[in-house]
Amino acid sequence: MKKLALVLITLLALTGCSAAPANNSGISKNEVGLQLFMWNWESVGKECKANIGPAGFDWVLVMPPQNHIAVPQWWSHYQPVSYEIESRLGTREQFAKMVSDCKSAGVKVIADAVINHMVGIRSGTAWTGEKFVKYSHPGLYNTDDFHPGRLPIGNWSDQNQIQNYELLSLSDLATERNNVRQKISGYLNDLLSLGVFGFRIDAARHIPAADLQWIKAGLPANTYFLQEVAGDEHPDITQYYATGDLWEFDWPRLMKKAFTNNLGASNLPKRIKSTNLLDSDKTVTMVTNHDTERSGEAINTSDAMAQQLAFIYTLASDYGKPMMYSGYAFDDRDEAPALLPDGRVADVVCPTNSSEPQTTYENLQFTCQHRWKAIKGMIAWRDAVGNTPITESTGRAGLLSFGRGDRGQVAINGTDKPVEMTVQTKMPAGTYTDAISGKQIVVGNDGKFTVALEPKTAVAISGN
Ligand code: LAG
Ligand code: CA
Repeated sequence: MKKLALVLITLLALTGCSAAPANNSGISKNEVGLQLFMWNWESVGKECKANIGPAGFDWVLVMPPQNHIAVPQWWSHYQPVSYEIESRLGTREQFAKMVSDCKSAGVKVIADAVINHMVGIRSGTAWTGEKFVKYSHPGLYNTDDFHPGRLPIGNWSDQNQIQNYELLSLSDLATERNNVRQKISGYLNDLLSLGVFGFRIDAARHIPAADLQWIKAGLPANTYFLQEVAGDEHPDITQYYATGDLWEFDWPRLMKKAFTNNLGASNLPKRIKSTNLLDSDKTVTMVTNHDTERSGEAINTSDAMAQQLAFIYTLASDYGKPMMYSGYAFDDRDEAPALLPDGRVADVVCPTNSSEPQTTYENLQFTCQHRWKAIKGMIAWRDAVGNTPITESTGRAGLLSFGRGDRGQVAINGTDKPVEMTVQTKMPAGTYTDAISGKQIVVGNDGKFTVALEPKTAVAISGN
């Protein structure tokens, strides 16, 4: 708290005004993020300028940028061989250019930092061509830098195993050792020198919170950490508040229940209330990430209309800091998108009609959800309602409506049938424009409007 107050005071002094935008050490609730899964650096940079910045996104989460094992699967990037910023997603120069292109479009870059482990295979070849052996990375780490047990995590309620044993047989770094901490801080500082805003800390729950504090202490004070701590009980997740924000993994599950169950939408506010969620100010909400869309815990693009409703709800909610997701369709959970003959990840090609969800996507086709006009509209809507809390939630049989005081109102048809909804708002009478479709909505003197909604669609209006 004290630290936060200090940061705020410094900010106020620096900016000389109270409407401080995102403070330097974090992201605010009005900022919207986007995970770009398996996008190469050149494609990210171009998209930042062409669509991501103009749509109002504030930050993007990109793939791990370091040298990695040379295998075709997407998850090769989660097995670092060295901290050279060189991968099949692009070179160091391309990475730096992407960061500056995004910045010039008003978009901050968060890099995925894989720092809990190195490789999970005995030996092999790195992307850069060098040979490697597990537990030995000359000039970087030797055997002593890894936890000695070398056993896979077997008991998922034993904190010692979770943090000191091997996740998926990946060589587990002894993050309590000075050499390891310094090498990690060195790598992160290198990425900061290229202009990144902060890091997603991969497998954060497998790194003791104290070690992350030490690593963070080796970085500029305003560096942002978004920590991946899946699972509820071990370790105590709130230990990680000290180093940054966390994802709320119950959120994708709540979204899936609400929007893929024909009548589930109306119960969503009740379910949210009865779920023990993390502190709203420390939390990033997501409809899915690359893991949950594969595990079945989240809605994926096999039901793109449902996924769109979940994006709309997540942007409309006053809980958390929303992160959208943009990946590719897949039949096989391991398969990477198109690779060039030399192994590099090919440039992203979005669907021809990328402004709407599609009923079907071809295998390995990039889905480009961030271009959906509903998401763009809802980012603007979120800005318009500001911090006004949710009020007046009502729902019946798969329909849901809620307001943000007198600032805005959302109505969602979560069912498979068209419906006509009459919605009570707290908004002044007048004609409003639906942020999603652009159609006109008239609020009467009684504060009500009536709207015809196709299956799995929504409307959202806000005051000016
Ligand atoms: C994460 N967060 O904590 C990533 O979000 C998640 O995608 C990573 O797993 C995981 N932690 C480790 O960084 C991914 C794939 C795994 C893959 C792993 C390492 O989901 O499937 O494991 O990256 O590349 C693969 C094989 C395993 C094997 C392991 C080691 O699937 O069977 O044990 O490699 O060779
Ligand atoms: Ca560990």
